[in-house]
Amino acid sequence: MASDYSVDYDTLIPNNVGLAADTKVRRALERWHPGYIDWWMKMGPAGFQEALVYLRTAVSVDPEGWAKFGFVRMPEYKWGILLAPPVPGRTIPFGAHRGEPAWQDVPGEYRSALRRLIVIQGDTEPASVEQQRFLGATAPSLYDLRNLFQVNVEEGRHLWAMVYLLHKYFGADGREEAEELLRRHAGDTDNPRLLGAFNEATPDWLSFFMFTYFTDRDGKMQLAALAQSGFDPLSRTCRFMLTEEAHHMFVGDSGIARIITRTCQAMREAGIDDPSDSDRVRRLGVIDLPLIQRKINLHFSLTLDLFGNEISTNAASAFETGLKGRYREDKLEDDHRLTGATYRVLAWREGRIVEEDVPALTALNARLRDDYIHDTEGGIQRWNKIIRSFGFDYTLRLPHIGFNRRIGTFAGAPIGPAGDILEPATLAQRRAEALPTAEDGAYLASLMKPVYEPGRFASWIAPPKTGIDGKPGTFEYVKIVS
Ligand code: BYC
Repeated sequence: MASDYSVDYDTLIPNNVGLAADTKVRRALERWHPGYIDWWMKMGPAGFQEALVYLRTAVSVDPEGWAKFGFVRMPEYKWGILLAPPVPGRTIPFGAHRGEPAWQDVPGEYRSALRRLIVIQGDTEPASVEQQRFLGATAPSLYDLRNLFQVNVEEGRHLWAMVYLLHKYFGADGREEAEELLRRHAGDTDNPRLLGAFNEATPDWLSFFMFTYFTDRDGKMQLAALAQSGFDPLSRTCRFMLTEEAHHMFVGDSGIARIITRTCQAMREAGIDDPSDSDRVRRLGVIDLPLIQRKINLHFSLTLDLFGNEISTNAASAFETGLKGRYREDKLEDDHRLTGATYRVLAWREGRIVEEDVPALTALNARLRDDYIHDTEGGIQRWNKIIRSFGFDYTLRLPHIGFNRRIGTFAGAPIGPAGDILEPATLAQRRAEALPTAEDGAYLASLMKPVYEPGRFASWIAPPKTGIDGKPGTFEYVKIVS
């Protein structure tokens, strides 16, 4: 292995894990590679496989200058296997093994639990590429098209990251799981992806920005928790993946901000004072704020389900055994074992929302979800600031955590977006008002017309403040080959 963990680009699979000398794993990955390319061609970005895209590629794991930019055809992207450098003398930071040297190999007794976590993580990465595969046809600009593809190729790389761990550490069953990751597909009725939100459609660009803001942020939280793992290769892999994840959330955050900016500008120009007058606003060819609120309600609630049950013995044992920590475990000041500790959770009991103190160990999913909610609020505040800066009286809000839930204590509970408990008669109506309607979908679809001219943007989105890699506004981020 290269002593400085620099990336070896001379092999079919760029890596900093010494694959050149690891014949068995290299061969296994080389056998998996054609299936991956086949999957990418069939399930990846439709219609743009020949386009030259201005992409960043990870070339090092050094936080300074880890990536380089250049024009690439996506199927030729260098999907590398990159682990953050090891921390010398790293010990297991939490759980029953706290203080013991971090594992460089899989502890036999935790093998199947660890494999399950890696498989679930791995399953989400290609799922998101599949969900987004038709969006190129309706991109609002070349800048946005390039960002979509950047997100896609990096999710592809994240799949490689998990597949490497499966091949390297889990033998024949790891190889079988790696095959399955290419066989399941988002939304496939016979063979769906493992987690709910990864089987939903991403039919338009507002959904894409919402997905990258809300659902990629679940990725950030889960990767941060796995980056604490006592299994050092998983920790190192996730640490490097987090470097890439920040851009994905930026795409969502800034994408929604640009939509809101454009809507507010158009309302001002047209002399509209009431943002809730959606009919008038839509006649301007922009996205009304109430529709943005309904999309927030949907994507936030779908993403909360990804944290699993609030009270979970799986989560407790993943922590106790040192496999999955808490968000920023290394910055927390407690015993890192949670002996006798409690955590306050909201629960649905006999028709009421109640607060309960439960053993902190079993409440780790709820805690990570609460950390996620806190992290999510920043964008909502930034978006509201834009609305206020145009002088409009309208506030976007996160819905109540009990609204529209399918997993956990609130699954199926008759709770409205403001946390109001609803009678059966009003529930359906309130849900219909608070979630995107078929009419909303049709309106969004009517707006989704491609804009491929350099420097131009669709009517419903403002240009970004700055270009990618310092490029000017008219830069041709994607050279489309027709
Ligand atoms: N849908 O004790 P429970 C990302 C299952 S996103 C379907 O409540 P646990 C990305 C669960 O599997 C981050 N099933 O939950 C974002 C279990 O089934 P089994 C992805 C669900 O195990 C954007 C049963 O219910 N990474 O990276 O504590 C673009 C009881 O489980 C769901 C991870 O999630 C659901 N929503 O926690 C690209 C990290 N929820 O095993 C990428 C790895 C639960 O009894 N995964 N179930 O048959 C985990 O840490 C945990 O598996 C979960 C669930 C947090 C997902």
